Amino acid sequence: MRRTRRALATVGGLVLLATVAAPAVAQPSGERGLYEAHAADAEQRTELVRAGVDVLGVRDGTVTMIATAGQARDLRADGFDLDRIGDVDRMLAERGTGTRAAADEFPPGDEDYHTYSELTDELQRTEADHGDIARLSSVGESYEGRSLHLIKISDNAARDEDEPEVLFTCNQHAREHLTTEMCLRIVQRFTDDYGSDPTVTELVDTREILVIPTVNPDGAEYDISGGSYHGWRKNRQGSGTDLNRNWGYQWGCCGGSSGWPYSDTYRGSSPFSAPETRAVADFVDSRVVDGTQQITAHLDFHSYSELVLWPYGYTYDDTAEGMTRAEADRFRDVGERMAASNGYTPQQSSDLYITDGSVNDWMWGEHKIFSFTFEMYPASAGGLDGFYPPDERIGPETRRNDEAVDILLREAGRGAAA
Ligand code: BZS
Ligand code: CA
Ligand code: CA
Ligand code: CA
Ligand code: ZN
Repeated sequence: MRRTRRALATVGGLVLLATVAAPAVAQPSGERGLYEAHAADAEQRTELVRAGVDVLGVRDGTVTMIATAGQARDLRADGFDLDRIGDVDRMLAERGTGTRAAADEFPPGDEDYHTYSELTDELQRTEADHGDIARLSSVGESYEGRSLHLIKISDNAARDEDEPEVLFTCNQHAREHLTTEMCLRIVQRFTDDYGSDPTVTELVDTREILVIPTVNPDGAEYDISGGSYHGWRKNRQGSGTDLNRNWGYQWGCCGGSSGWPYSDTYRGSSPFSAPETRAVADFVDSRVVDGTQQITAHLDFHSYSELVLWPYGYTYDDTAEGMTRAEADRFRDVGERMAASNGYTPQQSSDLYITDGSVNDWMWGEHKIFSFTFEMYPASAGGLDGFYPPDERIGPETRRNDEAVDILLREAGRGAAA
């Protein structure tokens, strides 16, 4: 307990300094170090998160994180054994050219990843080629005015039929580019393989598949701007809001997010203060038809660590208000089955560390939508590299989730209650 209070007090002190000294979007300290620490249980990891560091990945009790020199000093004073394994900005610079080779493109060698404009083209082409089963629209606009694309895939896509609706969302976090490719994989598979693959055909005929391939296009574009990666997580509103701390269920309740605008887990000024979360939430709210939420299941893709996660994140307890034992058991059962298919590790999300304002807590707490997060490839990495697998990994690592996606789509037909 003592350690937690002290870490929080330190973050409080930094707020003041940063507000005075830092330019609008810069990190508060120029020096960002990559560190590893041993934090065997979720309580210890929650302590790290509360100190304001940016947790990149967790594997077998080893946490990889970005911390400022001050945060590292304080954590060491609090008894954490931190290993400094690199300089963040130098490691990122090594991945790029430093100059912009082509405007609006991924760094050399990674061009198979889709930029926002390539993604837009691909979705438009999908609709043009498969008009009967694919409809492209938008749930709104990002802070910088990019369309938040929504593509619906179903037989008779133009009609709102009485079929379970299943939502897939990707790229809430800017640097998690592999997830955008995951959503595109879902779009391409359920359109290209319709009529030839019996599973695909059956699911498209009996479900309404809704895909939002990038919830954070501004952040993703910023992350690849200037010819090298930036390790950027948040949206681009002010100094950035962590979209996965901005959802309006138990927002900011439990020390699972930061009130400090420069933190990488800044929760925003109020629930849904980010236009991106507001737009997706408004869309989900709009799917309540005659008092019944049409969306029965949701899957949000992140990277990295190879995990299958389910709510709640705001509490360590398995059951809580709005989560009965039977419901928690169903999350575990389906989570474990999906994990068996892709080789990820299944757990309640607070087993990783406490978060508040995450999308899963809102989807379930507010709408009883059966909502999961996948943390994609790799299982572990030496830090930021984990966000930037070479584009050769896109095919294998997105196909790897085909079966898990099918499991969730089938589950969606069983209704919200276990
Ligand atoms: C990430 C990790 C992710 C997060 C873990 C998490 C997912 C927590 C879902 C709660 C719910 O950034 O990919 O910290 O947002
Ligand atoms: Ca490309
Ligand atoms: Ca249909
Ligand atoms: Ca419908
Ligand atoms: Zn993420």
